[in-house]
Amino acid sequence: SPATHPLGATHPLALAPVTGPASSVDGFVRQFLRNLNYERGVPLSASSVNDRYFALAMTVRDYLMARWLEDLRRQRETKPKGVCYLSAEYLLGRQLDNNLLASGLGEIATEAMAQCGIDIDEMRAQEVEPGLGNGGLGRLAACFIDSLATMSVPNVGYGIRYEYGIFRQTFVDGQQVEQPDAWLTLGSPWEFPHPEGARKVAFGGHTETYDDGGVTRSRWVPGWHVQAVPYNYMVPGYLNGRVNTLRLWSAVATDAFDLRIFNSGDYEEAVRAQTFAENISKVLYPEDSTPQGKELRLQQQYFFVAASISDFLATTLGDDDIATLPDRVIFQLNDTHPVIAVPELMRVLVDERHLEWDAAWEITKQCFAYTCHTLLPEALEVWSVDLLGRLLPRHLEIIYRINDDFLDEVRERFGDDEMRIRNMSIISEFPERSVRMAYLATVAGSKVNGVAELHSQLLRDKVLPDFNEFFPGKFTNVTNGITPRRFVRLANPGLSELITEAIGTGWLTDLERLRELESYAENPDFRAAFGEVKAANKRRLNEVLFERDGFEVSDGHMLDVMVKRLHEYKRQMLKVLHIVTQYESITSGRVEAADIQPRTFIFGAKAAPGYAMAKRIIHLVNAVGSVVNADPRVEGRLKVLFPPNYNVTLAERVIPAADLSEQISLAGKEASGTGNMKFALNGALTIGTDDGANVEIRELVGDDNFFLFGMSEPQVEDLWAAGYKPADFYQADDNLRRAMDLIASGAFSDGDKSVFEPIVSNLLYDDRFMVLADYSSYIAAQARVDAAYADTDAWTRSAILNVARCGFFSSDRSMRDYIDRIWHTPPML
Ligand code: T68
Repeated sequence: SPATHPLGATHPLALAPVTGPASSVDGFVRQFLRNLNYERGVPLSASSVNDRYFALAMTVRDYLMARWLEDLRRQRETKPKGVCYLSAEYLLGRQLDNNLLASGLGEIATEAMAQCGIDIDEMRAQEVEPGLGNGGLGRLAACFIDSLATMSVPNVGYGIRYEYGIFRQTFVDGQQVEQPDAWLTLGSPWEFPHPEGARKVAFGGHTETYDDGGVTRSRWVPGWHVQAVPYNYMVPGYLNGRVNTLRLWSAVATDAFDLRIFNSGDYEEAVRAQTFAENISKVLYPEDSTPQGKELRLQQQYFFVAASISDFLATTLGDDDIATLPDRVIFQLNDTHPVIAVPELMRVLVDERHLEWDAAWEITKQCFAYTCHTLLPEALEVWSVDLLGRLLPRHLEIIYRINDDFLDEVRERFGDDEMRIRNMSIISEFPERSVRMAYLATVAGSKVNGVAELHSQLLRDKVLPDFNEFFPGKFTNVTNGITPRRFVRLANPGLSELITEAIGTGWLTDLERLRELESYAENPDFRAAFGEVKAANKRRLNEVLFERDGFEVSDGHMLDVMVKRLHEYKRQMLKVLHIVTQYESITSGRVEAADIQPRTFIFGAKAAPGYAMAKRIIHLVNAVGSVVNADPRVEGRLKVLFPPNYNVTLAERVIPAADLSEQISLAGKEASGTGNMKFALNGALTIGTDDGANVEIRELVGDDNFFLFGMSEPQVEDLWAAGYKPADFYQADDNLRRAMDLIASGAFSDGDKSVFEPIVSNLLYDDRFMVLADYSSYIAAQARVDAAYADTDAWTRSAILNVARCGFFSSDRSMRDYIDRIWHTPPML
C-alpha cells in the first residue's frame, strides 16, 4: 500500500534494486543499440555521428544509474552530513572519457563500438565540452567534485546551467574575436532535467513591517519571480561505485508571471517577460578578475543560491528539525559569487521558519565556509547598496543587521577605534556605499581559507588582518589540487602506463605513492621510456594542432608552454620579451642561431572581452609569431604558436607534451595556480616565480629541479615602497632596451608604430606588475633552461623527479584537508 511505500512504489518490481546492463561487450552492444533505436529513434545504418555519440553516452549512463539511485537511497536513509559546494562556475571538460574511466567501461566500450563498425574516437570528438567557467576557479570546482565522489563523500555541486559558456575565441588578423559558445545546440546526453523539481526565486519589490503577536517583524513583498529548473548530472567516483550529483539551475518564466500578462492581453509583453526571465541563465560572464557590478550578474548569483538552499531544505532536510541543519550540511562558498546565500539562509530561517535572529545566526554561521581565490584588490567583489536594495531589499536589511551586530562586537573588543570600525565594516562608504562580499563571507563563515600557503598567509597578514585578529583560528589554508584521473590518467595514457608498470596500480587514488618513482629517475631504461612517452605526447599534440589549426610543429624542439587566462599580473608580456630578445639577438647577428636550443613557444589564453590591454597583448603575441615564424634566419630554432580557444580539451593535449611550464606571475599576485600542478605531474619542469603554489612545488621537487627567478613577495613590496621606476630598468639593460625598441619600431606591425605603443608605454611608465624589474632575472633563468635542456639525460631525470614528488597536488588531498579542517563530513563507506 502507499503507506508502506512512501515513494508510491507499490509494484514489487519497482522495489527491486535497479540493475544495469550486463558487463560484457555483448551486453554493451545490446544496450547501445537499444538506446540508438529507442532513445534516438534511428537504426544503426542511418545514424549520424551525433546519434551514436548520444547512444554511447546513454549506455555509459545506464551502467552508472543503479549506483546513483542506490547512493541517493542510502543518503535518504542514513542522513549523513554532506557538502553543498556553491559555485557559479564548473569548467567540466568533456564527460565521455571521464565517465568511461570512472565506470571501468573503457575497454568494453571500445570493443563494443568496434564490433558495431564504429570508431569510438569519432564519438569522443563529437562531444562539445561544457565550458561553464572562466579558468582556474571553475576548473577547481570540477576537480573537487570528482575527488569527493572518488572518496565517497556525500556532495551536491550546485551551480548555473549557462546556455552559453565561456566564449569561443577566434583570431582575425591576430586579434581576438569572441563567438558565442552554443554548447547545447546538439543537446547534451549527460543531463537529466527535472522541471517538476523547479524552485521559485523571488526578486525586487519592497519590505514591510507587520505585527507578529506584539513583535514587529519585517517581511519581503517581492516584485517578480522566476522558476529555477534543475538539471542533474552524474558525478561518478573512480571505480568505487559512488555517484554524486551536480545540479545546475536553468531560469524560466513562472506560470504566474505569464498568466498575469496574458490576462492583460499583451502578448508581446508576455514574450518579453519570458525572455527577461530566461536571460538569467543565458550566458557566463567572461570576466575572470574584475567584476563589473552588472545587475544581471547579481541576479545570477542570487538565482542559483536561493534555488539551491530551497532545494536542499525541501529535498534533503525535509521535515527534520531546522536546528539540525549544521549536522546535515556545510555550504562551501567558492569565492564571493555565492555569498548572497548568507542573508538568504537568514531570511529563510527568520522570515519563513520564524526562528529568533540569534538562533538563526548561530545556525547560519555553522553552515557556511568561504574560500578566497584572489589577492587583487580590484577582484574583491562589492555590490552597491543601491543596486542590492533594489533587487533584494530584504537581504540588504539583513546584511545591515549582521553588520550592526558585528560592529558592536568589534567595539566591545577594541573600543571606539573608528578607523578600525570603518576598515572592518561590511558596508564601505567610498566611492559609493556598497557591500563588501568578502567581509560578509568572513564574518559569517565558520572558516575562511586561501588556496596556497603563501596566499593564505597574505590573506591573513595583508588583506584581512583585522579579521584575523578578531577571529583567531578562523583563517586556514587548503592548497589547491587537481584530479589525477583527468589530468594524468586520461590526458597522459602513456605516462600512466609507464607509472603503473613501475609501481603498480593504486597511485591514481593515492597520489603520494608516486614517490616510489624517485629511484627510477636513476634508471637509464626508465628514463629512455619516459623520454619516449614525452616524444609520443608531442606527436599527439602535433596531430591535434594540425587538425584544428593547420599548425605544423617541428620535431625535436623544446616545448615551452604558457597557457592560462590573459592577465597583466600573469605576465605573458615577460614571455613575449624573452622571445623578442632571442629573435633580436639572432637576427642582429650577436648570437648564432645554432647556439640556442630549438624551441617552440605555445601560448593559450583568452582575454576578457572588455579588457583592452589584455587584447592588445594577444595581438602582439600573434604579431610576433607571424614575424618569427616567417623569418628564415630563425627557422628551425624559434617558433611561436598560439592556437585559439584554449580550453580543457586542448589542455589535455598540450600539458602532457610540454617540457617547460611557464608560471611567471609577479610574486604575491597569483593566489595558487593549478596549471602549474598539472604540468609538474606530467613531467614538465617549471620556470617560475615564488608565487602561489609554485612555492610549494619548488619546495617539494627541490631547487635543482625548478628554475626560480624574480623578486620575492617582500622584495616586490620593498621596490614599490621605494618608488618603482620601470624606465630605469629599461635604461640599464641592453637586451631589454633592444627588445622594447624593436616592438616600438613597428617591426611586428608592418612599420606602424602606433599599434603596440600603448603596451610599450605602459611598461615604461606604469608597469603595475613589474615586468621590467624581473626581466633580467627571467632571461638569466631561461639561459639556465637552455643549458639544462642540452643534457637530455639530466633533464629527463628532473622531469621524473617532478612527477614523483608532486603527489601532494592531488585534489583528493585538498578534499581531505577541507574535510579534516573545515567540513567534518566523513565518507559514506
Ligand atoms: C583563480 N581565480 C586564481 N577566478 O587566479 C588562481 N574570478 O590563482 C587559483 O589557482 C584558482 O582561482 C583556483 O583557486 C579564478 O579563476 C575566476 O575565474 C573568476 C571568475 C569570475 C569572477 C572572478
